[in-house]
Amino acid sequence: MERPIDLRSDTVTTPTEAMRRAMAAAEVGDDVYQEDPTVRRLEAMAAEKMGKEAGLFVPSGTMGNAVAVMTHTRRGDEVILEAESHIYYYEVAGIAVLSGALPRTVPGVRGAITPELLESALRGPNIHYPPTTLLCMENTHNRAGGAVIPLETMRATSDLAHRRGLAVHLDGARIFNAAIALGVPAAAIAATADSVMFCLSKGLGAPVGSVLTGTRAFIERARKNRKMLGGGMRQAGVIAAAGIVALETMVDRLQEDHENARYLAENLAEIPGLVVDPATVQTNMVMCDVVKPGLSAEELSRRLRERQVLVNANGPSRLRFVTHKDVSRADIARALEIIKDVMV
Ligand code: TLP
Repeated sequence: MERPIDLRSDTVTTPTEAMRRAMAAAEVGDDVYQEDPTVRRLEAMAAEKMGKEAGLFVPSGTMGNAVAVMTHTRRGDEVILEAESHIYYYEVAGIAVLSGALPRTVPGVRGAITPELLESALRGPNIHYPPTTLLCMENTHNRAGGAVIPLETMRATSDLAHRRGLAVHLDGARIFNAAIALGVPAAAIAATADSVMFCLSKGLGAPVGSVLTGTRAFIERARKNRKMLGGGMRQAGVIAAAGIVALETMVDRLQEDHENARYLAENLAEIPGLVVDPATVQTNMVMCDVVKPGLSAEELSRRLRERQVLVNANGPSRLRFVTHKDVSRADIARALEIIKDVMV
């Protein structure tokens, strides 16, 4: 049977040979005692790339965000987030359950909370209101189709948040995609936030893991919260080793995923019954609306799966395609032929 062309997410990427070799050879220790040299190396590397003092290796992006919100807030605090942000939309209400925080959502402009939008959400002190202590940003923005938040917007919004006494956390799951699209170092984006979480296990191809970065004092408190959530890992150097290879070898090639996404978008736009605006494709995601009468995104996804093309529905009539290192330009060309065929 033919290998499926998996465009569901960049989370499906498999480790490279170099990662597997590094994992096999990794020097390890008990990381709860902070004695795993490979984890420590990864955390230092990650902190350095984000321009932060310290890093904390976590098993997933979800845990990294949960630990960050928990560390920045107290129970009953209000957190401002974009209405379709991953933390609000896809993290199983962890913000409410684990941090006891009140999420206040702001519909953004292609994923961005502008200073004007933040201003209108900030309520000021009043006996009836909860303390608002945290703003969360997301770059690239997943549900906005891998949209890149402009650096100027991030700076202006973050400055306003700081002036009003809020801390700023960045869900930078795909911060390197954003950095490449903006043509700036990831640290320039990270500089707009007090803490930044980024993922090793998406476009960078590592099998497991994310890193939360911030000041030394913040990371010390975050380490305790990670332990509380059960994220204190032992000989985690075995997986951290793949993360180091990911940071060393897999960042620059993300450009290729962006080019493939653009190629996919331009060609999907030519298929009757599908609507795509290639101009909105900035990184490795393509949002595609299914406008053929009687055909839902779910049903199209099912038909494509029968033909070995895997793609997720992202709404009743919307499909999300994600490009990554395990789909080549030739795979995408083949997927396009199959999609054309299925749409007839
Ligand atoms: N996103 C996944 C799904 O959860 C939707 C995907 O396929 O895109 N922040 C952002 C912006 C993310 O896109 C994701 C994963 C996470 C956090 C969570 O990371 P993990 O999956 O490692 O918990």
